[in-house]
Amino acid sequence: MMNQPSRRAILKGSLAAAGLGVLGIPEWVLPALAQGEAVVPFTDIPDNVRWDTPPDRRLLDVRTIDGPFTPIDKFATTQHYGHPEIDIATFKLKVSGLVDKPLQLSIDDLKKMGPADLVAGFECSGNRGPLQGLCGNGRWTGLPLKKVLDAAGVKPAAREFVFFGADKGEEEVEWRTQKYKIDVPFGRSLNREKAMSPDIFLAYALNQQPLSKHQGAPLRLIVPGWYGVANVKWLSQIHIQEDAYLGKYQARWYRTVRGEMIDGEMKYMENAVTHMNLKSFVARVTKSGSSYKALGVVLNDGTPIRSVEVKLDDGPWQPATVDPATKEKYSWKLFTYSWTGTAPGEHTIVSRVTDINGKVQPTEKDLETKKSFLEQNSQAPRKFMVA
Ligand SMILES: Nc1nc2c(c(=O)[nH]1)N[C@H]1C(S)=C(S)[C@@H](COP(=O)(O)O)O[C@H]1N2
Ligand SMILES: [Mo]
Repeated sequence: MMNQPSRRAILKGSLAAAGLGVLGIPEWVLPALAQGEAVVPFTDIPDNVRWDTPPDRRLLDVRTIDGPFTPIDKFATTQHYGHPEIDIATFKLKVSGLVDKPLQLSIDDLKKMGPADLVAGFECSGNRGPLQGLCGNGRWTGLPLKKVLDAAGVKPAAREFVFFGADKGEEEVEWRTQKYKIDVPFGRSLNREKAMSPDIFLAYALNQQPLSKHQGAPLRLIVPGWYGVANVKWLSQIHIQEDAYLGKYQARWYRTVRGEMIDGEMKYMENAVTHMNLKSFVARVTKSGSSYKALGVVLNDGTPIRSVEVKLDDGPWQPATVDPATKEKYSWKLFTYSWTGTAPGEHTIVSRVTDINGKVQPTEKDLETKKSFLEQNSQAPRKFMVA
């Protein structure tokens, strides 16, 4: 099911030696469980899930979450053009365009300007139920982007900050009736206000380990509170310009089509994928005797949370408890909800989160006018089976 090595394999080995393997508990549940605790199976997980698609894609099995931080070898990963080859020894980050002083900085140069830490929840905008496997939570080490921008001296005319990865691919670019085949880099942009804000981060390590190739070694951008696509991996160049950047992954692929009622009229519009929308989901249900516990995840743009609630079948919404180890601004928040006594059979469990501004996680029905699948942050009912 998963082929992550190490801890799981070791635990499996030792527990099998102790005779627990015969209980028929799937191996992935073992690390996170207390003694006597067993996972209650979800009945909504397709049989053909590809958790790993070597060499460069992986989903997080959210049922295995066992702490605030996602281990580097379990962190979900994906990208569009595969992994580029980079010689880390000679690598230089280039800063060009509307600056007083263009820069070329090695990782050592950047390390001397840091280090700082940033805890940030991570979610690809394509993440959705029932698996919700394109997410994670990391402690990133690096430095604020602003330090680099200040060292370069941003000119007053600068409006658009373009972040290029070292990866590129051939694309057919269409303009009216013309088509051109050209090599384009992966690129994303931020406006001046966002790029210069103190939270935007350049990371060279994740959870105290140097970034792996998967995570964009040797350097990536982290825009905390924004969907995955903003977090440019293999960051090789920051180009600062006046005009809007309209690259494929900026202006075309990462947009959401939705209808909005404005003055009583439905207007269909497209928005760029930017900050993470308020979301929660149940990741796992476990059982110990007649006691049940649900563990879940909250992801959003860093706006503080007022409450998380859980509902079983047709019961009332009940308050869940947020793990204090996940209270940092941009961290994902883990929550638990416990109850006792559930009749045998299939049951439904769903969570909803409310932020301090009173914004409530939408229902699937609330998102009916959203036509494209990105930014699916609706309440996500899950089905589990009690034997
Ligand atoms: N250079 C580069 N950066 C990229 C991408 C890419 O294709 N190329 N994909 C983006 C998308 S869509 C996501 S969801 C995240 C995935 O980051 P991860 O592999 O660390 O999870 O990287 C983003 N950064
Ligand atoms: Mo993504």
